[in-house]
Amino acid sequence: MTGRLFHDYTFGDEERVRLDRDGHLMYPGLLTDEAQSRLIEALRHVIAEGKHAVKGHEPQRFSAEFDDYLESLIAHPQMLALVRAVLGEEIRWDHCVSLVRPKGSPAMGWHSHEYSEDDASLGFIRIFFYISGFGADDGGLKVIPGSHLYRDKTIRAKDDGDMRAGWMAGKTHPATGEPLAIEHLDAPTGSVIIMWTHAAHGVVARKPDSTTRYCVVYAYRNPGRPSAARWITDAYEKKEIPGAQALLPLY
Ligand SMILES: O=C(O)CCC(=O)C(=O)O
Ligand SMILES: [Fe+2]
Repeated sequence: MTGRLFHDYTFGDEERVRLDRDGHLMYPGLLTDEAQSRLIEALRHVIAEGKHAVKGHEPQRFSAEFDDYLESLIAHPQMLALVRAVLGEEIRWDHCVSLVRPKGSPAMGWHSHEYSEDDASLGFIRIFFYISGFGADDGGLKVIPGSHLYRDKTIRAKDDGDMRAGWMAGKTHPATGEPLAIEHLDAPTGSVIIMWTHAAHGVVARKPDSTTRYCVVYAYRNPGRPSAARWITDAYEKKEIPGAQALLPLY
């Protein structure tokens, strides 16, 4: 039996407003100690599996298919309660990807992800488990509050300078009217960050003298459109996973 995943938390009106205004919502230290140690063990296992990876079915990209604990979280009651609080009853699981960054890992440029650009009533969220946390200048996630409201899947920039001079230039937050601004987040150990998939985000380099940053992301969406990031193999879609059957089909 998989144990408790999260400590107690609230997703009420205030959190909903923050998520919809900013495009992301952080719960610092939400993962239980047990979940944190099991996640790190699982991610090390996925890395070991990656040593004999087959192209097109890489353990890193299909992480839940390679580790029982990661699989058990797809339909964990606390996971589903959080996802349904955000997206409503009708949900599908989309992917589970390992985002482990050893010390010295390079930065990841600014980008956004796609889903249902033509119908904003269909949501898509990523739930990042930042098990080892991160510093704003050490493997940290950076965001642009309000960028998700453009629902633009094509946002790209190599660094903050390019972002300010490019996609961001002259744009304001559609809800507040304020100029868009870059924010470098800081996350303590065990933090969970929920993000609307269209939000602009990037990752700063992990320092050469730092530690490994352990992170895994689970993605869920309202059904209704195809999903480019739906990394579930045909065989896995047919697998009997307790509680997860209804979450696996595309529609
Ligand atoms: O590694 C991270 O913190 C975020 C990676 C990312 O951009 C993603 O999974 O979409
Ligand atoms: Fe991303």
